Amino acid sequence: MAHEDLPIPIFSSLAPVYGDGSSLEEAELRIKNLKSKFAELFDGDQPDLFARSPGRVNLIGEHIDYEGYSVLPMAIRQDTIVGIKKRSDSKPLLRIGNVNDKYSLCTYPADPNQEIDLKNHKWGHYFICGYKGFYEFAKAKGFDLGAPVGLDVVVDGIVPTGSGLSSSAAFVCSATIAIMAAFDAKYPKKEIAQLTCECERHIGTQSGGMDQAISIMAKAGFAELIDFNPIRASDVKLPAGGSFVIAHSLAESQKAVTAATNYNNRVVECRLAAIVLAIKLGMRPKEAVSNVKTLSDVEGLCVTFAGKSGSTDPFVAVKEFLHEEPYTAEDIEKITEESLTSIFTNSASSLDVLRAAKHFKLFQRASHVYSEARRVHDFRNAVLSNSSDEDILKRLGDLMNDSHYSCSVLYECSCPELEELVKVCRDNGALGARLTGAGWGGCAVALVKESIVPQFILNLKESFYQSRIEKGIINKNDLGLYVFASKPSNGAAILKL
Ligand code: NG1
Repeated sequence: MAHEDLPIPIFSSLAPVYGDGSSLEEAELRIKNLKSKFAELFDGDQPDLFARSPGRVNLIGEHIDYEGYSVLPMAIRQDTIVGIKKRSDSKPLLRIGNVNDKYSLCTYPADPNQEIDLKNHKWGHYFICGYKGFYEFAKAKGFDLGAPVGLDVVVDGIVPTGSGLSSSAAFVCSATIAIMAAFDAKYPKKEIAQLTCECERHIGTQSGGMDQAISIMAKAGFAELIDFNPIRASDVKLPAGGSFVIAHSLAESQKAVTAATNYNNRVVECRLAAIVLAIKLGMRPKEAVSNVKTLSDVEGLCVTFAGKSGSTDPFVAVKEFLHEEPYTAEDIEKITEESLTSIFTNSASSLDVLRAAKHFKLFQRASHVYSEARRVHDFRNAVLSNSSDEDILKRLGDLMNDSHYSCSVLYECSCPELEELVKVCRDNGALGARLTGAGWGGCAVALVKESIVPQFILNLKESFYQSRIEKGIINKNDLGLYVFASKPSNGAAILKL
């Protein structure tokens, strides 16, 4: 059976997930702490079960998952663990605690139809994403959950937040899986990957499915090429001799809070670019507005156009039909023959984008998406090629550098701290370095020859972090949390310990 058709594995010990070294010791300690926090918050009770789901680092393919294009991430060791217990009260509540006292207990009614208060962001909202999403999924499947029951939950997350390593997806996925396991609902991983992606949209970001897909479907030792519609994961064995180092820029990326000007803005710009391209390439405006959702929807038309000049590159159409000058709403409305607010009338978060936007950079966004989609395949093909490991690593590094340039200049999702960090990585011998995840802060990932990793990390500490330690931005003893080498790790699991 294909990997994605299997259910989430259930283990009765920690070793199959965490191995037998220091990671196992750390996991044992975390479970112990989680249990004692559970008892402290919930009258001495213990969780019925645990679910864990990892964060990820995206190696290449940034901001293209929501456009329907394949991406190439790997799961990291850092994960979120959720301990859960069903209750049987007359007035059921969802009580969500955290081992970290920074996150105070959140209490919600056990009502799957409740609205999430997006204007008042609370950490517990991510659990409610999973809760709402699971009830919607169960309803669609005809799975009878009976009357809502109370749930007591304690969360322990060690994926750094706001870092582009998808702490949010690790939380949403572990929460959803814990709830499903509490109700004994077993479904194939590919369905859970799709479900958890839809869950996370309840937080107000129009996310693609990359983070949830890799968190659910990852395998130790492999990066994965993730395809969408339908979701599929293909193993990618990275060449020997290279290592990925993840380094935090120390600028926090607050994706949910800045959605209207950053993340969702780009989703809206891509949709507008796709609609304009479709119309310029001969589709009737009405048809384009109702049928074209993403740039991958119009790729075929663009490629046909490019074919006239002997090319297969959709960028040929972008160059011909979109201009570099930013578009105003009026410029676009002349082409669509419909107001932008009416095009996005069913999406409150897109209307927020329209309210906040001064103009729309359609040329730049489409150029990034089509070129980044191609780089993902070039990366995969390089890995599969017969070249020497050394040549492959060099090619992968070049592709990562090109990806960063595109993210920074065309997609404008970098920030000064990330620019500095990426430069420091390259100056210290990285074969390639780029921002990873949504950007606007968070982490960079650098491909480094395995033999120089310890020295590389030392150099980064010296050239990037030392001045920040002196300014008191971070504590010297926490450096290991901000810069580390990472190996492709395991995906989600249920733990019945
Ligand atoms: P981060 O912010 O790194 O979790 C986000 C999206 C991804 C993808 C990347 C950009 C969520 C949960 N994740 O990742 O789907 O679009 O940005 O490539 O919103």
